[in-house]
Amino acid sequence: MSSNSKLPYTERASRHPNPLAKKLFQIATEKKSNIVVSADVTTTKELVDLADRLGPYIVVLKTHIDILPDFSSDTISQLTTLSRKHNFLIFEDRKFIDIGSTVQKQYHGGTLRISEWAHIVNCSVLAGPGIVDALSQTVEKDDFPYNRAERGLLILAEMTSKGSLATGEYTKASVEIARRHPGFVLGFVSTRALGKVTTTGESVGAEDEDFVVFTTGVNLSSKGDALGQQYQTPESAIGRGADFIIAGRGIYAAEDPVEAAKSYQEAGWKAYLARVSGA
Ligand code: 5BU
Repeated sequence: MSSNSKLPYTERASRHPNPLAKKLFQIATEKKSNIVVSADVTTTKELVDLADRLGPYIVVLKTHIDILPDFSSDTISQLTTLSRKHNFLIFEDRKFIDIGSTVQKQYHGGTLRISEWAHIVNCSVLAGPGIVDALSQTVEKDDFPYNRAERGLLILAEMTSKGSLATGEYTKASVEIARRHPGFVLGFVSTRALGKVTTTGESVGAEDEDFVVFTTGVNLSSKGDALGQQYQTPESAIGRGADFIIAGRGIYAAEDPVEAAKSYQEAGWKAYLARVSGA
């Protein structure tokens, strides 16, 4: 686990150099939540309804906007309004993975207009460091029309699916590339803390390095699905260094998604408190 994992979110918020990471930790503290809901429903109405009902309990709403056949400007405006109403950030799990020039067009403009409404996006570094340069340059351009302090990137350093090839040298390279972009890269989607001093012995980063870790594949009642997904509990994910835990079907497919969100919130917060108290 990284040495930062033991620090309370308030402390990480106050010393973090990245404004969006600061905001994440502030929202988490205010709401006593480290929950990200993966809202993988397939109509705008269901997505908006879920965002409104679960908004009070979550820090981030994670979307796969390209699974909505009825996506339109209305989807964007309703999500943006709810993000302000309930104080959560929006993470589009787009997993950019192409040459820099292409991802710039996929991120900024295009059909989905991701840079307009997604505070957080993610990418794989399979194609090398240029993808991160490309996305960060888009945001840093003088004519970028949105608030660049509210735009950030997570590098997909590991995946939860069975047989994932995002391991070893790939994961190490993810950490090295992240270090080159402290203003834009928030951290990782990974199954454990990465960077600084870790139990797996990656190189030691700068003194103030504090990558934020998002962990997917969290479920309180299932071990996996028939298509290779592998689950762990909130307690286990947070014990391995997750700062924010991402749950999809465990919440939105539950009989009562609001009650489920509250259970995940409680379990996630309890595990976080145990971690920072050293228990
Ligand atoms: P689930 O219903 O909790 O299994 O949904 C998991 C979500 O997280 C889903 O949107 C996936 O696309 C996403 N995901 C994942 O499951 N595993 C990964 O390694 C990454 C993303 Br990266």
